[in-house]
Amino acid sequence: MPNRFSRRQLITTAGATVAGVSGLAIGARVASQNGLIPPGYDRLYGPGETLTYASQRLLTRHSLAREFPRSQISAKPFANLGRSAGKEFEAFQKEHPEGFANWKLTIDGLVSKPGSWTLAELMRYPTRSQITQLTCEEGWSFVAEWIGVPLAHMLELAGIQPQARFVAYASIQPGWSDSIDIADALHPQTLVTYAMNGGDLPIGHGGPLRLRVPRQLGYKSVKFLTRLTVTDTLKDHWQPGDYSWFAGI
Ligand SMILES: Nc1nc2c(c(=O)[nH]1)N[C@H]1C(S)=C(S)[C@@H](COP(=O)(O)O)O[C@H]1N2
Ligand SMILES: [Mo]
Repeated sequence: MPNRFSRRQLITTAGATVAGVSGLAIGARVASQNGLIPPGYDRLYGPGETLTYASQRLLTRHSLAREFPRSQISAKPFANLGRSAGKEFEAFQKEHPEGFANWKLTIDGLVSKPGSWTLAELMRYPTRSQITQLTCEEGWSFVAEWIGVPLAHMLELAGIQPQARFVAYASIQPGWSDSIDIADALHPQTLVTYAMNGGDLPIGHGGPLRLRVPRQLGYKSVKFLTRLTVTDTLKDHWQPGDYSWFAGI
């Protein structure tokens, strides 16, 4: 027998595949009616990704990323500097010989009080510290204590408007911008961090300022943060690349 599958088995398999696909399509419709569609669904996502996003959102809307005891903090956290900020930092240093004193975080978009905050100003707000794991999509991870102001606090201060659906964020590195939905933006563990393991946030780990999104993979925790833009669409803020937009863990 040349084939391992009989004709009948082939037909059954094909039928199951079709049923599976239309099941996904129905799931996507249900998700759409419940506000669980990831951005750009029509163009960028298929039913499979929509279901991943929708089921994660239903399960994790209120869940916390695991926090670890102090004894679990990694002794030698890996600073992934491979594609990091060399020339952008040199440019910043030329423009700002006085250093990070003039580093500013700008908040704009769908907010009633857009503005810019220096590091010293950010440090006066309520601080949250948490010990969580940063997991790279390449398979390595480390546990560190992250210290900063909750993103929710900054969005409140800036007067986030009710039609907000996403927060897009940018760094001094042109390729390193990203976005999260409001569920993650207002999540209590999402922090604008300026310190790590009790000291300043090292440049290798994104100092002086980094967005820490512990419920998603490491690449969503963008280093050298400069801008947050509140928006109701990602049309101008996100393009499909190597990484998927939603990276919930
Ligand atoms: N600005 C910027 N942010 C970034 C990156 C980067 O190269 N530039 N790398 C991302 C990736 S892929 C990972 S896994 C983590 C690594 O964080 P670490 O350097 O603190 O280990 O940062 C993320 N944020
Ligand atoms: Mo990564």
